[in-house]
Amino acid sequence: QRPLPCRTLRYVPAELEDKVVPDAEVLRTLLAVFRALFANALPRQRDVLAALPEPVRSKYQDLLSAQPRGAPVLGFTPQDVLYQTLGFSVARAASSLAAAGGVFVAAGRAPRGAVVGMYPGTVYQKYEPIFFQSIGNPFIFRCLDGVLIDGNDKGISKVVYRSCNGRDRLGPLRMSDSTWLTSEMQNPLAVGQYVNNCSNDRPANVCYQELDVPTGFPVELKQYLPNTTYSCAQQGPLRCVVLVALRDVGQGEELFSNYYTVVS
Ligand SMILES: *[C@@H]1O[C@H](CO)[C@@H](O)[C@H](O)[C@H]1NC(C)=O
Ligand SMILES: CC(=O)N[C@H]1CO[C@H](CO)[C@@H](O)[C@@H]1O
Repeated sequence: QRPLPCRTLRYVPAELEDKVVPDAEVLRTLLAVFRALFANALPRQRDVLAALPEPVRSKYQDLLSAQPRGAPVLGFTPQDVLYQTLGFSVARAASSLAAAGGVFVAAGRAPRGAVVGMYPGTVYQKYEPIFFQSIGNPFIFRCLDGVLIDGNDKGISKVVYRSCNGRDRLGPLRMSDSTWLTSEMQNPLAVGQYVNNCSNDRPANVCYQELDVPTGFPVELKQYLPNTTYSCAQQGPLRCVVLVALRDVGQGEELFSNYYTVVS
């Protein structure tokens, strides 16, 4: 009998996953960043605007009409928007550690407790089939309750994410972001899967925190959530994993988390 190919899963032991900042604060940060991204892209979001209920729409329309006439579209890069909103931006860059590179504070300073990244990917319940997507895939994160997030931007994982993302579209409204699979990322935080593990001389400066996105999350901002559920029947809140700074991280510093792997 041939042995089954083995797979590795990333995880963080429960005692290391104590929340550094309360969920409400993480959510506030995400909402602030997503609102700013949406406002910055308003001229391109007319179809989305048109699909919103009147009170929400007019709030954004006021924003649009407050623009000086004929002014060029806001059009900052998503990274600029992140910097303007939180005072820092993050980006992938070459790392001395891993061929895949790492994630750095690209500008500004991320204070302790800041949300510095999100772990993107397809969300699988414990009992859902992930076998083929998981072979030789180092980007699967296992949450404390066994939910898995596949953050691989290549191969079958990418195809699965794209198809779930397309499935959940409601007219112009997208329920999740798939641009983290491309070089034109809309949500600059969705780089959590590329953060390297810490070591003795490079202690962890960020940690993982799980967050269930409440069902009342503004529909126009879901297009920035870098997670989609594998099952279309999935009810209840969407699981996200965010990375939070354990201390101040200055410009040019690489982010290091602390995770373990288990072979299953
Ligand atoms: C990550 O780093 C920690 C601390 O150095 C170590 O215990 C752990 O095994 C590392 N994880 C992986 C997947 O190498
Ligand atoms: C909270 C939230 O936005 N959840 C969405 C996550 O993605 C799934 C599948 O794409 C949607 O069904 C949820 O509404």
